[in-house]
Amino acid sequence: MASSSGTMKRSFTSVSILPDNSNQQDAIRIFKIDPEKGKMIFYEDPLKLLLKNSKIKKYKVCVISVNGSYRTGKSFLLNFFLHFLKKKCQSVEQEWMDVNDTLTREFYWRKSWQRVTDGILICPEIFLTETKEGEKIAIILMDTQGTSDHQTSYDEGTKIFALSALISSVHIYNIQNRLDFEQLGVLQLFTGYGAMFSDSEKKPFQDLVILIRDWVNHEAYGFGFEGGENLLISTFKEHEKSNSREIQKTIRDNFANVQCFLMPRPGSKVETKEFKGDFNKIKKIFRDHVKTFVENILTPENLVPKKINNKFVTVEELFEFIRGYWSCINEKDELCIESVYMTAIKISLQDLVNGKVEEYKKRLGSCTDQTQANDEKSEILKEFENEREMKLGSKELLESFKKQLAETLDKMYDDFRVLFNHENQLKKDYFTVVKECKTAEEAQEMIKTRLEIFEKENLNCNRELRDLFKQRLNATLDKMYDDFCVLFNHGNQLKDDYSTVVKECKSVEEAQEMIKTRLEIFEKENVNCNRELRDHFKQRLNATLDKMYDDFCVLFNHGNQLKDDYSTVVKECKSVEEAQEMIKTRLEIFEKENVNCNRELGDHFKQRLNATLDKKYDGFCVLFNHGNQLKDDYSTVVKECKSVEEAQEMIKTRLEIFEKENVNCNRELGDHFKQRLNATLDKMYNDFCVLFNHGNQLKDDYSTVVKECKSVEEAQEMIKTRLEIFEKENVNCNRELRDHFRQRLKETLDKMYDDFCVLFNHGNQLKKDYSIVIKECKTVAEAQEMIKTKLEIFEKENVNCNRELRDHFKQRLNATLDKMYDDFCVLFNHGKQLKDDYSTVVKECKSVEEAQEMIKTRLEIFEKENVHCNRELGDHFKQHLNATLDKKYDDFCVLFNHGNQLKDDYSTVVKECKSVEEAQEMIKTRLEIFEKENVNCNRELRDHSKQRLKETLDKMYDDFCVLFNHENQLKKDYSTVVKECKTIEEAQEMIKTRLEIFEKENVNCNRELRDHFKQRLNATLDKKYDDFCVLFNHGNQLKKDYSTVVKECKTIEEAQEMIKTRLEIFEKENVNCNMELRDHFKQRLNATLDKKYDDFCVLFNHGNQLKDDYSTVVKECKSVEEAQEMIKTRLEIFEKENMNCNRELRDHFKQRLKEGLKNVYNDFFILFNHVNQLTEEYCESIKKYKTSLEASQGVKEICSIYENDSTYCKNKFRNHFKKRLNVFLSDVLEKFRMTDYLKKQYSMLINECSTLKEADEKLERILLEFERNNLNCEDELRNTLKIHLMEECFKIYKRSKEKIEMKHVDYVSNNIEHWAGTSLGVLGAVAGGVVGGPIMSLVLFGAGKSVGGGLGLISRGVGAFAVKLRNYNNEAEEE
Ligand SMILES: Nc1nc2c(ncn2[C@@H]2O[C@H](COP(=O)(O)OP(=O)(O)OP(=O)(O)O)[C@@H](O)[C@H]2O)c(=O)[nH]1
Ligand SMILES: [Mg+2]
Repeated sequence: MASSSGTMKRSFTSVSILPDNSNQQDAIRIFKIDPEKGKMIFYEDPLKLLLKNSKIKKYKVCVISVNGSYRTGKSFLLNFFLHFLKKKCQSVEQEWMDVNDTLTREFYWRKSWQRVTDGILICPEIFLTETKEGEKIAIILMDTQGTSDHQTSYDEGTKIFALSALISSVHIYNIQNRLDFEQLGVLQLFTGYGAMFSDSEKKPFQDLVILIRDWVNHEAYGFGFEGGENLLISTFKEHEKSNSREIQKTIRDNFANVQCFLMPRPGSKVETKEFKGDFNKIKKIFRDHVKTFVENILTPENLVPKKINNKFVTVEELFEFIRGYWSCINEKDELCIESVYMTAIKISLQDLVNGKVEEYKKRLGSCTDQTQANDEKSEILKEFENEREMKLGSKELLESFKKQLAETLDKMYDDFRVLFNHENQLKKDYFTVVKECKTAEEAQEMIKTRLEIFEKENLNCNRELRDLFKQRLNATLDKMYDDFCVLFNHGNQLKDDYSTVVKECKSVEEAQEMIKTRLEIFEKENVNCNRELRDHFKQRLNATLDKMYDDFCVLFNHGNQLKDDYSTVVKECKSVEEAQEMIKTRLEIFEKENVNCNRELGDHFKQRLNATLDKKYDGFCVLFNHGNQLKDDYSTVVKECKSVEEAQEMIKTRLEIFEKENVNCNRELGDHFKQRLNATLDKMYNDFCVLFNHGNQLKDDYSTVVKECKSVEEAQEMIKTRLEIFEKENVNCNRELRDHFRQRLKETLDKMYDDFCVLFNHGNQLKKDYSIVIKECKTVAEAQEMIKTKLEIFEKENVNCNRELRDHFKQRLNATLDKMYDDFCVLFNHGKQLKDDYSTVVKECKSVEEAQEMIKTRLEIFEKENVHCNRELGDHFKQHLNATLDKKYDDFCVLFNHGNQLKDDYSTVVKECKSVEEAQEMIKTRLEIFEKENVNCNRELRDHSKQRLKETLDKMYDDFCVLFNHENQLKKDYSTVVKECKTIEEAQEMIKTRLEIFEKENVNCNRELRDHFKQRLNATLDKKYDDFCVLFNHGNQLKKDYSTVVKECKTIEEAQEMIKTRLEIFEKENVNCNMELRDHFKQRLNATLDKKYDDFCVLFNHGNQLKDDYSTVVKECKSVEEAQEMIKTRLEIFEKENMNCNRELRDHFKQRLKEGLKNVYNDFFILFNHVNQLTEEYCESIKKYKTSLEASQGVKEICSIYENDSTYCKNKFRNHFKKRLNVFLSDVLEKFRMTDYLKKQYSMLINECSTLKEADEKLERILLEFERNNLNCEDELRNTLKIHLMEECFKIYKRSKEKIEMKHVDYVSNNIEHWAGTSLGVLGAVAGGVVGGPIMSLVLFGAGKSVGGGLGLISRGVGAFAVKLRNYNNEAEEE
């Protein structure tokens, strides 16, 4: 085993079958011995769950087991291994043997003399680390049941040893103190047995570590492996002469590697029961050596992987082997070993098959056709048959594996075919579709789709093979995709290039030539691409370029045609915009008609066309603008011409200028424009002539019609009309010229219009002036004179205006003023008549609003009847009428309001009147005040109002009388009924009722007055109600107070006295309340308290009576429970009999009674228990009394104790219990005497016995007698007495025994000889049979018999000696 120093860098992890959150990681049992059948029980499920765990099952495994004698610290040691692994899982670097740690008990250990571990257990946590080769390895820890204890037979021990040695890769054989021949012999026996179940050709087991615990001889051999090794050598040497050689051979032959380790003692603290596993209580030397030991075994570099038949075993295979070993060992069936062997062969064969399948898979990856795949299959099968493993098993087994391989290969070949075909099909398919792809992404996507299809459709094929083909397919398609990308991009690039250069071609032939060049380049540069794909793309390119060439031809020709066309049509354009527009049109036509051509090319040619047409357009603009400028110039100067001839001359001059200045322009276009100018100027001249004549005619016409206009607007309008006629009739003339002549006409007409306005406005102003002054006229004559004055002013002030127009307007003014004068007369008279009428009707009005309303009506009549009169005049007269009526209305308001105020005032003061006479007097006073204070008002109106006031006050007075009387009556009534109220709410309610009656019966009275009286009534009743409340509550409070205090009264007189006190308090404290009411309530209080007092008397007396009664009866109780029960009964009686008394009082007295009874009970309890305790004490001490005399002395002592103790107890029950104690003790004493008697009886009987059996029978009889006599005796006492009796009898028995016993010594000795000889002989034979077969069995049987004979002799001697010794002892004891 390599050293552990400097290694330990590899990490550890763990896997468990327990849930993650489980703290309980106790070892799980996988085997247990069934003591009845002597077989091993296998707990298969948990082991399977653990070893078939997918996280570990494929890894190699190292199993460490500890085996050996029981109680030698095996489990204890294993927990150090576990501690190491757990710590390393946390961190590889950390020190795992830390003094502050505690040793856990996953492998349960404890200080005890009995066996602890039962069966075989493993840790449910499996640890993972890496070997030095970097391979994962699982570590399993295994604990075993100790051997050599009293419960475990040799057979069971060997089974446990064999199983653990077969399963483990490191087997620790744990022994204590020393390594001697005996222990090595046991190891040899166990090893031999275990090896029977291994079919290995070489060594059946792997590493053996003999671990010697508590090694003390360290001066000779030091601790650790080295000392162990030396000890091992010298031990074997020492026993050379004996059969040690045999032992050594067995061990060395069966274990691949044997080591020995000497371990020091852990220290005395560890060996105590108190030890809980604290590292710091373990001696350092022990800790250090455990550290060396554990690290040596668990260091990843040193880990020993489990091998069977020289082949590494995985975790899951280990499970199968364990099962195999178990069934073999259990059946002790060596044939079964075959099955373990078979398991190993099967595993090897399975590995071989798996290897071949893998190989075939690999080869299929490079197969290019089905035949090749088929050939490879045959080849593999042939190779398989030639393998070494194919010579190991039976023919059938080999055939079955061969079949399995053939089937798997066939399946794989089938899968190959499917995948191969599908691969080809998808390749072909991709090649077809990729040609049509428009982008590289599309082509890429198609690869993805095909791969997915391949995956999906071949789901049932072998996954790895499928992946291989998928990869192959992917590579092929990728290659195709690359070619596609190259061709696709080059094609696009050449297309772009052609589209650039073709634009510059000057002829269609040149464009054609360029296509040819590009196709040649494409062919040449992509010569390495897939030819078919290249041809496809070349064709595609050709087609694209041809299309571009066609477009070129179309656009080239159409452009030329449109250029020619424009030159023709531009001459006819009327404006530069039109010429411009024509360019636009042609460009649009070009655009539209060539819409199907290549857009870029189309744009290029369109631009070219645009440039050519723009050039032509510029020439047009120069000629066109000069022509226009000359036209404008003519139109300006012609306006100022004074005759038609002058206008004619000016045309000629302008044509000459045009000719001269544009001599450089395109001649055809120039001539065309000169002709156009001439025509335009001629047209302008004709217009001049027409406008000049029409203006003169319209001026004459206006001066005639303006006189008849009714407003300045109309005159203005006529100007507008004439201008419009001018405009309209000359619409065809040159616009500018026409505007000029129109302006000239407008100015002439405007002058005429101004005169019209002056006259017209002055007439209107005079009219307005007259309408103002006429309103102030006091007579109709005055109004007539004013008309004359206004006409004279008009004549004078407009002397400068057109005379004809002025006369016409004066006549019109005269007629208007006459009409206004007539209206004045009508309105003046009607106003006067309406004023008189109002004075009459206002007296009867009921409110100021009504009086006001009447004014409104009159004004409306005035308005309506004079609607035809001049509105302004009408308004003036209406206003005047309004002012007169308002004055009258004011007087009415003063009187009306004063009347109302006095009425309100009366209604206020009358409420406070104390009598009806006082109310009458107040009416008179108010009428006098009204007369006096309104002396200035219209008299007729005042008298009328006074009468109205009087009537109102009289009505109010009547209501007062009714309410006043009713109030008094209800007050009286309430005083009577309130006394009988039971609650304050009732008293309150009565107030409410009375108020409602008052309200209801006086519903017809003045509401305000009624509310007043109701309120007054309410206040009076409330006062009475308050008194009621005070008395009512005080009464209740005193009642309650009495209920509280009465409970504490000690006598009935005291309770009586308390009633008197409370009545006096009531009288004194409520002296201010209504006397009648107070007396009433006092009486009521008295009655209530008397009732309570009666209840008090009843309960008080009954309680006392029950207490006395209890004191009497309790003494006789047999138990505290009975006494307790009696309390309960009395309380129930008290409750039941006083059911009708006040509940609160009753509860109170019940509680008082309960306490009283409890006190009595406590007294009882103390003495009762004291007596009981003394009797118990006596019963206990009875055990030590030897004679009745002693027992009787005991009674006296107990009695005196009671006497002494109870002196301090001032209890009335003392004597009673003293008597009781006496009775009991006497009874016990009697029973003791009877027992004493029985003892003596036995003493006599035993003397007659000749055998021990007889002595037993006598004893039985005595005990029966005892039972019979104590039938009614209490159990405990009876048992005490019985034990006492038995002990005494036993002493007697012992004394008499020797005589009886000596007769049987011979008989017993003979029996031992026979029994021991046979048993040992059989035992020897069985052991011999197991280890060495029938001959060994016979030898051991003979040896057993002779040892048995020896034992028979020895036992005879020992028997006699034992009897002597016992007698000697008895004598010594008796002395
Ligand atoms: N003297 C001595 N006592 C030890 C040693 N190791 C452990 N012990 C003590 O021995 C007691 C028993 O230890 P276990 O581990 O339960 O012993 P075991 O061999 O598993 O016992 P079984 O399961 O009954 O076979 C423990 O309580 C420890 O206190 C040791 O090396 N020397
Ligand atoms: Mg144990």
